[in-house]
Amino acid sequence: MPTPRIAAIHDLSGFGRCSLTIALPILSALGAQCCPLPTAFLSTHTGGFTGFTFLDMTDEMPRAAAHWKSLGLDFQAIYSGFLGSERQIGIVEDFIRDFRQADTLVVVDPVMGDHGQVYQTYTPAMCSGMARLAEEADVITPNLTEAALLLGVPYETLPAGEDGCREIVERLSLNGRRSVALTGASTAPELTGAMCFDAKTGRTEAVQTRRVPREFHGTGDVFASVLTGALVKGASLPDAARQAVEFIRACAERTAAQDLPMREGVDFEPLLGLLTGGRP
Ligand code: PXL
Repeated sequence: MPTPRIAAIHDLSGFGRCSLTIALPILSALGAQCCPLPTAFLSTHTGGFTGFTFLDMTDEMPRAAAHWKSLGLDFQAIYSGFLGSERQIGIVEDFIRDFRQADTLVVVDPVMGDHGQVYQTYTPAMCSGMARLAEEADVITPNLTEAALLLGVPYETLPAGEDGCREIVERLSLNGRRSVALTGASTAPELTGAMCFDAKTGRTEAVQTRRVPREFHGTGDVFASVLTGALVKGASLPDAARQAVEFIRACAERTAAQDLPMREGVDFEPLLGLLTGGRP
C-alpha cells in the first residue's frame, strides 16, 4: 500500500500536547504522511493555562490550500479539529470540496468543549458552523459535550447510560449516512471508551477498556488521530476505535504512574511503538 497522505487541519500548540503535536507523531507512527494545515499557533492549549498567545492563521490557510492544489496533491484523508475563527469553517468546507475524491475519508473532530463547557476561544457562531461542517464528514468523533452542541440540546439533558449513548450516536448519524465515534462513553463505571455507529454496516457497538481513574488533557485528540490513521490504513470503524481506546489506556496508565499535571496531556511519546505494528 502506498503511504496514505492526510491533510490535518488543527492548531499548533507549542506546549501541552494536543492537536498537531499529537496528530503528527501518531499518524507518522501509524504509517501515514501527515500534512499539517495549521489553524492557529498558540504558545499552549487553552485548557488549564492562562496568558497563552494566539496567532490566527485564517488568512494563510486558503493560500496554502491553493498552493497544494497547484501542485496537484491529493489526500486519502482530510482530518480537521480545533479551529481558530468562524471564517475557518467556510475555509475547511472549501478545502473538502476542492480535495475530496470518491475514496477520500473525511474525519471531522468537532472540537468545541469538554465537561459541559465550551472552550474559551469558541463563539456560538463557531459552534453552529462546526455542526454545519460536520455534515460533510464521513466520520465524526465528538465527546459528550460536543454531542450536545451538535444536537442543539443542553448537556444536562443528554440521555444517560448505554442506551442513552446508543441513542446519541444514532441521532448524530444523520439517518445512518455518517459514522460516529462518541468518546468518553461508558456502559459501566469501571469501563470507558467510545460508542460507535458504523455507517458502513449500520451497527452500533461499545468499544471499551478498563478506566484509568484520572482525567488527562488531549485524549480526544489522541483518539481521533489513532482512529483516522487506522481507518486510512483500512481498519473497520470498531477495529480503529479499539486501537485508539487501547492506546489511550496505555498512555493514561503511564501518565498516571508519573502523576504528571493534567494540563500536560498524556505521556504518549515513549509508547508510539505500540502503533508502528512492527514495521522496520
Ligand atoms: O484538545 C482540544 C484542544 C485543541 N486545541 C486547543 C485547545 C484544545 C482544548 O482545550 O485548547 C488549542
